[in-house]
This record gives sequence, C-alpha cells and structure tokens, in this order.
Amino acid sequence: MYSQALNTKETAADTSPEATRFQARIDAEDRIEPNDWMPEAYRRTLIRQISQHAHSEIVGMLPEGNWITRAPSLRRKAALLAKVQDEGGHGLYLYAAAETLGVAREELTDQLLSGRAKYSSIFNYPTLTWADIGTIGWLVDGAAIMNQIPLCRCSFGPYARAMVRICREESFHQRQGYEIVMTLCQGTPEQKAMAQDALNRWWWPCLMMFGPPDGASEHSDTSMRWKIKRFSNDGLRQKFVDATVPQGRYLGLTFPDPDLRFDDESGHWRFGPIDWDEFRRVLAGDGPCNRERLEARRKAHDDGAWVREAALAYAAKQRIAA
Ligand code: FAQ
Repeated sequence: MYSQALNTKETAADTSPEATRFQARIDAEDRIEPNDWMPEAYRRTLIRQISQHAHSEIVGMLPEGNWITRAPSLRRKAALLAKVQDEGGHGLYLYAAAETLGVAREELTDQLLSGRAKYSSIFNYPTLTWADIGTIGWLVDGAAIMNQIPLCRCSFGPYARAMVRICREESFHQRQGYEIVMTLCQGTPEQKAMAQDALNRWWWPCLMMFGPPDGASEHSDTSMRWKIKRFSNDGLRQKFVDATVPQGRYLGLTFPDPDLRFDDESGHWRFGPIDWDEFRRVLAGDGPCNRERLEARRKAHDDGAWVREAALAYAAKQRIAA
C-alpha cells in the first residue's frame, strides 16, 4: 500500500488543525504512538526509514556470516555467532516497529527482494580477511551507534523503544570489533598489516554510511522537524570521525586520508573529500557485492518457504481446534 511512495520527497507543509496539533506535540517532545493521528507523510517517512534500517540489519548479517566457519578460535566463533544473531534480532524488532504503522511484513520483504527498497551501502563491500570482521565491529558498528543513539529519542514510540535495546547490543559489537583489531595490531607484522589493509578499505565506505552531504540530503529537513532525525548527516559524520581517529591512532594505524588533520580552532578532525560517485554507484546497485547480497537473500527466502507454509498450516489447525 505504501510502496509507491518509497522514493518520494516528503514535506511537513500540512497546515490543517490536526497537523498543527501534531507538530505541537512533537515540539513538546511528546511521543507519537501507532494509534495517534499522524500526517500520512510522517507515516510514510517512518515506514521508509525503519524498513530500510531493518533490511540493513538483515543484509548486514551476510558479510560477517561469511566468516563464522573460519573464525580463528572457538571464543571468536562464539562471539561472532552471537553478534550475527543479534543483527537478525534487530531486523525483526524493526520490522515489528514498521508493522505498527500499518504495513505488512510480506510487503517490506518483497520491496527488499525486488530491489525497490534500499539497505545500507556499507553491506555491499566484501569481507576479504579476518581483520575485516574486527574492522566491521569497530567502524561499522561504531558508525551505526553514532547514528542510532539519537534515534532512541525519535518522536515515534515503537522505533525509539526498539533502538534502546539495539544500541546496547551495538555497543558490545563495537567493543568486540575493536578488541579483534587491537589483538591484530599487537601481533605479528603480518597481522598488523592485515588490520591496516582492512582500515584502508573500510574507512571511506564507513563515512558514506551517514548518507549524502547535508546540502544533498532530501529528507533531512522534514525528518528533523518531525524529530525522527536529531542530527544532520554531516553532523553525525563529523562526530564519528572525531571519536574514531584517536582510537585508530592509539592502535598505531594510519587513516587512508592525506588531508586528515586536527583543527585546533574548531577542535575537530578535518577530513578530505568523499567520493560521492562511488556512493551513488553502490546505491544504484553497482557496488562490489550488491548482486551477491540480493541473491543470497532471495535464496534464503525461497529456502525458508516451507517454514512459512508450516507456520500457516499450524495456525489454521489451531483455529479449527479452538
Ligand atoms: N546507504 O535524504 P537522506 C547497521 C539514501 S544498520 C543506502 O539523507 P535520510 C547495523 C536514503 O535512504 C545501518 N542508502 O535520507 C549493523 C534516501 O533514499 P530514499 C543502517 C542511503 O533517510 C552493523 C537517499 O539516500 N542504519 O549498520 C544511505 O534522511 C554491523 C537520500 O538520503 C540505518 O538505517 C546509505 N548509507 O537519512 C548491522 C539507521 N544514506 O529512501 C550489521 C536509520 C542515505 O529516498 C553489521 N536510518 N541513503 O530512496 C537513518 O538514520 C537515515 O535513514 C539515514 C539517511 C541517515 C541512513
């Protein structure tokens, strides 16, 4: 029902009395709940963002899942398995939050599998070595937390509440990733080189995770007015750089950016230009792993058809018995 609107630009321009009351509630930091009146554009914006977030968690299981069988020790394998399962859980809470807005989960799944819905650009890059698993935890989960902590204060109650638990788990993920990278950096020269290579490949795609620059972010103004977003894309990107650069320097790693420098006046780490052409290519389906990721999700969906059929048959039997 809402899929036609996936790519439309929403505005908060409605001036009806309901819309005015709604905006006053938002301004007063009131939480909006599923049965409350809300502008259709607010509902569509949330369905778009929450479902794309859910898809990101589900597709995000694939790059790391690739290393479960090759983790270097039983301890590492148990932690990675738990992390990937957490990501599956995050996807499910988020689909449930989206469903409270009146959209069916089957429709959201169909949008992902047909390629109509986006998921985070970062999951279209390959995991080539074990250091990539540490680096994903350190940087990708680190970026995810930076973006998601403010979402715990999102104006829509079910999304905000789901984010509280998700952020606690992401925080553990970030620490386990940093600990993997730290272990490699304290290991042999080959291990340290592996960590450096992973940082070289993941740094720029992680900066792209925060979305287009503010001037090109079509949804930001409206989403900030509705307090779905609390910070702009560039604002969060800068917070992430400021938090992460000292962590990398502590490990003795070098960031792949010749322009990176600390600006005494502003107190921020300044970074070089981001390759937005690469970002656009990845979003258009032309990243290193886009096709592979969607094929893996389609196969998982087809392979799971018998589970859905069995659950429906069981539910029908229960109804007859009742
Ligand atoms: N990738 O106007 P804006 C994770 C799209 S979860 C792909 O700025 P908005 C956990 C955007 O959708 C990571 N598309 O949009 C984990 C829009 O297209 P549309 C996911 C992107 O919504 C860790 C268009 O560009 N997190 O990592 C990206 O105001 C490790 C214009 O952009 C979330 O989803 C991108 N990077 O701001 C799992 C958090 N950036 O929809 C496994 C919630 C932008 O019109 C392992 N989402 N686009 O077709 C958000 O905070 C926001 O939606 C943004 C984008 C900030 C992502």
